[in-house]
Amino acid sequence: MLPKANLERIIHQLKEIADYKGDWEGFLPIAEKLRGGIKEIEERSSKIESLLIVAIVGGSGVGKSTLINAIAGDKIAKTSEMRPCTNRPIIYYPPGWEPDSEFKGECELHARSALDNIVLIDTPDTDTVVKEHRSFTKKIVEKCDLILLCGNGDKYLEEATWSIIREVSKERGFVLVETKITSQTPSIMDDWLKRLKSDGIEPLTYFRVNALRALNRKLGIKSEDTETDEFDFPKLENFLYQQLTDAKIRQIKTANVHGLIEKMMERTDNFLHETEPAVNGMKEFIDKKKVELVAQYDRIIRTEFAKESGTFYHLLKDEIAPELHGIFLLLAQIRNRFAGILRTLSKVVRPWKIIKEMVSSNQEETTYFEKKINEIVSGIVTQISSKCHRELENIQYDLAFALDKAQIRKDAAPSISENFMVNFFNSGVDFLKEKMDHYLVRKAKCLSNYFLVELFYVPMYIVLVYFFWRIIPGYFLGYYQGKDFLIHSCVVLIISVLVSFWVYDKVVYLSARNMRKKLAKQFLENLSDIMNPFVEYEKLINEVREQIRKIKNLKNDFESLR
Ligand SMILES: Nc1nc2c(ncn2[C@@H]2O[C@H](COP(=O)(O)OP(=O)(O)OP(=O)(O)O)[C@@H](O)[C@H]2O)c(=O)[nH]1
Ligand SMILES: [Mg+2]
Repeated sequence: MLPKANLERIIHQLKEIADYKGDWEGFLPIAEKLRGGIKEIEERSSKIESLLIVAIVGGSGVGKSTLINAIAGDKIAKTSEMRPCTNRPIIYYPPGWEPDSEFKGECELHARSALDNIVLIDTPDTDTVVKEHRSFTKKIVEKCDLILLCGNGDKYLEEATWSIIREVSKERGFVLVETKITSQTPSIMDDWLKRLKSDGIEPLTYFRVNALRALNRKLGIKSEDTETDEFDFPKLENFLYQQLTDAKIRQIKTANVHGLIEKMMERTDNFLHETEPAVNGMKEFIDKKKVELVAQYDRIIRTEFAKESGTFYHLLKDEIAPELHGIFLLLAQIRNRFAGILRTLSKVVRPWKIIKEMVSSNQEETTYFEKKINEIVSGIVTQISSKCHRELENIQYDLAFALDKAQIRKDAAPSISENFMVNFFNSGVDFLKEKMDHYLVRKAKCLSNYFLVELFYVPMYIVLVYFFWRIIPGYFLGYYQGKDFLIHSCVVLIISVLVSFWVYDKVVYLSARNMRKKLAKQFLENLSDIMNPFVEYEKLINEVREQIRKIKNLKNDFESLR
């Protein structure tokens, strides 16, 4: 049995599952049923300590009213040979118990002090054509905790009764009462038990009784019946009056609550059985298509990146320039100025360039860096989307089927080809921007490192050392180097600096090339996420899988806590 705290935990988990209002269309009616079930669980849990409500249920004429009369020792319910007889529930209850307002309006009430722990209800039949009788009985069956199911050789397997009790098979206690027993009556009990068992009902106990004889005995009525044996009737009375102790009642009610939870979980389980393979299949399909889609575009991406080899060099150079020191900084600045002058000159020679630039700068404030990224990505996007357009349409068709099978709302995910280009472009730009920014800063920091630059200054230092080594001793010894020596030394110094700068520049160039290749590789590796046309579908699947996870967790918890 679940202790109270665990039961509360299970109810909390159930509520979370039942609160689902997402796009898993097929689950919504189940969630609604769960909400109804939770309400009932809470209601029943709050009444664990109150009286046990026992309903006497069975087909017309099996002797239900005779049985309640026999137990009460009074004719509180009308009995007759005419079928059907009882037309509304008759409630036999201990004084002090307050019947629900529903009971008050629709039922006949008899307060007797003979009962202590239980409320006994005689119900109308379940199997005549009078619809009202059936619905009265259904209502009582919904309310009660224990069912005294009555039957005899003439009537015990009828579908009319069965269809009512099958609904509550897990969440009510059952006691079988075989009625109208005489010494000649062959027992139906074995067959009855077998039948109940096949429907998942394990009765608490069973009795074979002759209630009419018991009633006649209690009322002192002499009948024509020569036999007096009431069979198990005294045992049945003992069960109702003695064995249904407070603890036993609590046990029956708790078992009912468990049964209710079990039934709710069975319902969700069946639904999972139906839909989970479809949800998983959809996920596998999307994963497979993602891989297939990106497998063919390796060449396009490498070419688009290769086209921009100069761009990466430029960007890296611009990033490094302000970080440099000494003569390299001066040279880099001169080169920048020179490039600036060249650009201005080219605009003067070709004035339409100025207009074009003005137009484009009016349209959008983009840096050179952003402009280049946009160019690379848009080149890739246009080529790839023109190639995969048809394939996306076919995939869309398959996905519509998959949604249907998984019972997910069809219009929950948009068309995969609709915003494909825009999404692809945006995520491509975001990816490249972030990566490039990161690489540029890192490479620039590394290449402008003080000691590395100093290393490139070594030839210049050698020339300088040689220069002073020749000049200084001469100065002290009284011989001076000629003008030629000074000129040659300066020329060699300038050449050594220029060559060092050129070599350094080559290193920068190679680093930029390396960076470009790395970026192209990473772009390719992440292409399935960047160009992912299934984002919305993946969100949907995750949402559904989260719900499946909650349901499975609950099942495991419930099983482990019991
Ligand atoms: N011989 C005999 N007759 C019985 C016994 N129990 C009930 N009867 C008779 O069977 C008939 C039907 O009994 P009821 O108690 O009215 O049956 P019921 O199940 O309440 O029928 P509905 O109210 O129509 O659902 C009556 O005439 C009873 O006298 C019994 O143990 N032995
Ligand atoms: Mg009756």
